[in-house]
Amino acid sequence: MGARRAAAADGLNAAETLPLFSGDAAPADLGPGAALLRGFALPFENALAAADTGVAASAPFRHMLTPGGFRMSVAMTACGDCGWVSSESGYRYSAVDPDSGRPWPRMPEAFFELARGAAERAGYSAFTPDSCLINRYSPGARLTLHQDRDERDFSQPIVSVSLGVPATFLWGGMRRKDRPLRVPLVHGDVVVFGGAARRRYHGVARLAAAAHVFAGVARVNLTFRRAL
Ligand code: MD3
Ligand code: FE
Repeated sequence: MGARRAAAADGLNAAETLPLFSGDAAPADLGPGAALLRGFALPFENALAAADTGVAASAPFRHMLTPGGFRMSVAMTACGDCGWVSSESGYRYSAVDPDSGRPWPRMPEAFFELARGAAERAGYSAFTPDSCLINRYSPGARLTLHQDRDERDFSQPIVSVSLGVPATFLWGGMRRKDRPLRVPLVHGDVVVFGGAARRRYHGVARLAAAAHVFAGVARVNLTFRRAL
């Protein structure tokens, strides 16, 4: 931690001082309702890699369009009973993959167990996600500040799993203009967002060029939700 503090004093940003091991990372305080479980997904990584490949084989990653007509830099797919879809006609959860006309792949058992276990650890005892969105960030991809408010029941948390290349999570406030905290997330980190954290603005800074054995040059993020 000494190196981190010295680097901060030198004015370097957090991404340049990422620790080698996630357990060594700064103990970010995300405030009420959010729990950061460093490395919680590591015991699942082989199962996650296989499940990820399986989902992407039936529902390939794609760059969706925003209602404004912009192509998203993050590539997305989903599994479970529904997936989040966006096009020039708007965004919503859909039981059908618009690219194939078929239902989304079912949620792999390892995904479900990981999400349920993480929610439990954070104090949510009966989390039953019906959707897992999978976001893939290539170098240069980012997600601008937004709120997640397309889900029906805001008492259910969202569980986020970071895999592959490290990224800087932007943790904002209740208003878009609130200056976000920058939180480094590395392979295996899991964050549970519920309660007061559920409606906060958040995003992901532009991904730096880097490589990781898990996913090559990409970052993959799984978010588990109760959408319907
Ligand atoms: C806080 N994904 O898919 S995960 C998203 O890393 C999304 O791909 C980011 O934001 C990613 O909508 C961030 C962390 C996250 C996810 C959902 C949240 C944080 C959240 C919902 C409410 C509050
Ligand atoms: Fe989000």
